[in-house]
Amino acid sequence: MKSFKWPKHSILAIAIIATWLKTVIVYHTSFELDIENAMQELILFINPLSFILFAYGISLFFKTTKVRNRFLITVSMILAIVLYANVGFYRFYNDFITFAVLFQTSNFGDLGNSVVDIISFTDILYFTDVIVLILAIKFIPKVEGLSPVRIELRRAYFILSMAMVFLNLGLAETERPELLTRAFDRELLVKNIGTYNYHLYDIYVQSKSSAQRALADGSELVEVDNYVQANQAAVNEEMFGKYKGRNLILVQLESLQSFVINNEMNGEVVTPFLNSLTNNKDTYYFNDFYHQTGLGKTSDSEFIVENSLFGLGRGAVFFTHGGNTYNTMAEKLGENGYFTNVMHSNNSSFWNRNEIYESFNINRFYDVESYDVTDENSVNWGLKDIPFMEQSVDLMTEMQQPFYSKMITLTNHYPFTLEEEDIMIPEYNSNSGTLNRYFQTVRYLDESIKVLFDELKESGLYDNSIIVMYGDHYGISENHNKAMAMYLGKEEITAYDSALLQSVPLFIHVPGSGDGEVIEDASGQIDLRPTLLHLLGIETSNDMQLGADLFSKEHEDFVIFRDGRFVTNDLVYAGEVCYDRESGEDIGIEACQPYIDRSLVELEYSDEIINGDLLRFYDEETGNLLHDALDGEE
Ligand code: GP9
Ligand code: MN
Repeated sequence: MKSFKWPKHSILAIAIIATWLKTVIVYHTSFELDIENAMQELILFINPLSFILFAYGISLFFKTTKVRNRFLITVSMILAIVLYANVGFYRFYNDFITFAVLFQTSNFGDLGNSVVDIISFTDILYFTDVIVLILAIKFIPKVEGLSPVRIELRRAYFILSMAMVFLNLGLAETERPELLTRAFDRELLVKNIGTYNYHLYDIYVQSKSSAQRALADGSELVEVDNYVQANQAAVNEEMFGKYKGRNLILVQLESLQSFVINNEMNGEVVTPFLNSLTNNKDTYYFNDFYHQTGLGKTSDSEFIVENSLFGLGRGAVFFTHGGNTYNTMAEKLGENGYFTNVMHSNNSSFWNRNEIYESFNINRFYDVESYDVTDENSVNWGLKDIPFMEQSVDLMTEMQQPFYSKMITLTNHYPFTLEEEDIMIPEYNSNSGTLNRYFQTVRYLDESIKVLFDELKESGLYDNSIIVMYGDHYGISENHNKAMAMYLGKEEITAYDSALLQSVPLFIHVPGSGDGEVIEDASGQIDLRPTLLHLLGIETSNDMQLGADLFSKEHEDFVIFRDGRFVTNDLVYAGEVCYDRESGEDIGIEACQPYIDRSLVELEYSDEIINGDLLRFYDEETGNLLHDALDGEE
């Protein structure tokens, strides 16, 4: 019998294939990743390779077979431990490990004795690849002439691994645009770039922010504090505490922009219910209100409203600074006897909500697990808004009052698809399917708000609540400018138009108040925290916040966007041009300059607070800087 001749680099090939296959099997057996199509399946299948090829490939640089093999065993062992640690963590938390969590031992508090319950003897299978590799090294005869590895071979090998990385990232980008810059969800990251790359990425993000945090000593706060104090808008005594003790129901309306309000699409009314609120005796309607979000989209909008600070210019603050100290609207309400909660039918780890809500001191998160979600009552991203409203009000009836519930809707989300039975108006007829369908999902969202109001009335909660509703961010991006121009009857959408299109509606509905009015001053999401706390009779004069009470006589019509654009009642600054708001004409930069300067300062202060985690040096009760901070000062 002619003996089988093992190819030269069999050991390396076996190591790669064993770890690759094991990882793919673990993906499928140990995590609940929901895979929606063949493309996602393919990405999941190839993503371990892009990292493994690199890691094992380093062995090619070692001179002797012995050292090479030792290196391979060590790497496979480390990778197996990393993967297994994630499996264990996932069994308990239904989530992947983050670098930050590893160093926050308090997170493992619950884990304690349960480690024994989590692991089992059969878990040895997670190390199958290491065992296979060791056996291969032991039993496969040594091949002569392997050392040192030819330089051309090494080159070819690393070109191949680079190609794998690009293939992986390219496919991931088509499946999930802006995956890395937006960095929203650990599950999405793992699904797209794989566990191992995910950890590298996480380490990079976390170490960058911890370095900034470590360098901060709080002395930076002195200047920020002076600015905040000097720019405070005095409370309006008539409005302060006017609706004290009411429940606060905040509804963050997914992707809802102002251009659909009181507007028609081919003769169809798009938002009949919201339109009726724009001139309702119990509703303050703000028709020149803007979102101020960046890449963090929904999560930025939550962040801005809770903290009255901006999100970050890069990435999503929910993800990068989930462990910071904050002084949120929820925390203040909690201190004033409110039961605070968020209602949103999605995985709790999406946007890292589960982590940051703890930092926000939110009492409870009603995530997808709290809802009855079936194939029939879901579409697109999950539970449809109408059943979401119905089930949420059911949950509210069980809550201790007063409560603060933040509801986050989902159906009016890109790609704006609906079930046939939920379509109430026809599609629009532009060249953009996205815009065409948008009107239909907005119409559905509007209907769900009507349902919310009806349900609240029926449950008896309505009269003792305030219902605040606002759009979280734009729904129609600039990629659809041509279609938007057609809809708005304009020749083209300019930078000036785009800025004004960032307007989202804001309604503050106070049942039975008879106080309704339309407020036309320019304002933004950053103003909501002080406004709402003041209406409920809660002071904010010591708070590190950049927004101003919308009812204050000193509220200024000046809305800063995260990217440095701004809007006032008279000016629009966009694309580095200063426009007269009324005429849309370029009026020269001088008119805008003072505002440009101020917007840079405010954005910078906000970033400093977040990057340095400065609120840990601040006593929110007294408004004093804590000792550490003062040590740095003379
Ligand atoms: C997901 C939802 C959508 O839970 O809030 O986030 P978005 O993509 O709009 O930022
Ligand atoms: Mn959103």
